[in-house]
Amino acid sequence: MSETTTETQNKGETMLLKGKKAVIFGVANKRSIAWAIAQSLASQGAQIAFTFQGERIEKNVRDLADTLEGSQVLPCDVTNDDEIKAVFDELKNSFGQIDILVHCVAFAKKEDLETDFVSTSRDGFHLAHDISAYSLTAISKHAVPLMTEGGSIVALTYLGSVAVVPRYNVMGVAKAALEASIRYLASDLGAKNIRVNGISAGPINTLAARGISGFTEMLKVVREKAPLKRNTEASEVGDTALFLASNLSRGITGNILYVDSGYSIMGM
Ligand code: NAD
Ligand code: 0WE
Repeated sequence: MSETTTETQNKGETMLLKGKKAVIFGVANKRSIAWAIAQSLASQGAQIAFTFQGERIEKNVRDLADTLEGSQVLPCDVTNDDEIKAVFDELKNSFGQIDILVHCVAFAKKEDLETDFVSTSRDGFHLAHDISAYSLTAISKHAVPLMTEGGSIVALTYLGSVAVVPRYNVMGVAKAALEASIRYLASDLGAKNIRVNGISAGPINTLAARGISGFTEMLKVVREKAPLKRNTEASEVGDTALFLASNLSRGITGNILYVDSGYSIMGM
C-alpha cells in the first residue's frame, strides 16, 4: 500500500464530521465569521447549507458555497417566520436530517451604536432583540424536529453582554438575552442529546465591525492588553465551532467559550 493511500484512509477515518449535515446562518462575504466556521466544518467532512439575507449578498454567498462540495444556499430573513419555516422544509427534503446549526446573525440600528445606551428607542431595542436574540430560538424551534440523531447548536456572542463596552449599547443587552437563551435551550434540548453553546469572540474586522467608529483603536487595545498579545482570527473561532460541533465536546452544553486571546480574564 502506498503512503498516499494510507494517509487518505487515515484521514477518512479521523474526519471529525464525516457524514454530518450543518446549516449556517450569517455568511455575508469571505470575511464573515460564519464563513470561517463553514471552512472548519467542511474541512472535517461536514456537508453545509447556507442561508443569506437579501439579494444584495446572494451572489457572494453562492460563489463561496460553490467552493464546498455538496453545499446549498437558501434565502432567510430571520425576522420572517415563513422564511424560517421554508428553510427547514427544504432541508428536510434535501438533507433529511441535520446535526449542526450555527447562528452568526446580529443587527442593531447604526444610530443605536453611535450614541449613549440611555437614548435607545423602543423600536431600536425591539429590532436588535428580534434579529440578534430571538432568532436563535426561532430557528432552533424548526431545527429540533430534524435533529433526530442529537445535535449541536452554536451561536456567536460578544463580551458586551456581560460588561459595558462603550457604544455596543443595545447589542450588549441583546447578546445578554442571546446567552440566557443558550442556557434555556440547552436545558430544554439536553434530553434529546442536542447541545447548545456560545462562542464569545474578540473583535474581528468583518462587515459588521466595519463602520463602527473607533474599531481600529479597539483592535489595538486588545492586542496590547490580551495575554496572547494579538487579535482574534476568524479561523480560531471556526476551529472552536468545529470542536463544539463535534463529538469531542459531547460533555459541554449551555456554556459560553471565550475565543478572545484571553482578553476577558484581565482586570486591569
Ligand atoms: P457579518 O456582517 O459578516 O455577519 C453578520 C450577518 O448577520 C450577515 O451575514 C447579515 O446578513 C446577517 N443578518 C443581519 N440581519 C439579518 C436578518 N434580519 N436575517 C438574516 N441574517 C441577518 O459579521 P460577523 O462579525 O461575522 O458577525 C457574525 C456574528 O458574530 C454576529 O452574531 C456578531 O455579533 C458576532 N461577533 C462578531 C464579532 C466581531 O468583532 N466581528 C465579535 C464577536 C461576535
Ligand atoms: O456584534 C458585533 C457587531 C454587530 C452589529 C454591527 C453593525 C454595524 C452596521 C450590529 N448591527 C450593526 N448595524 C449596522 O448598521 N460585534 C461584536 C462587533 C462590534 O460592534 C461594536 C463593537 C464590536 C466589537 C460596536 C460598538 C463597540 C464595539
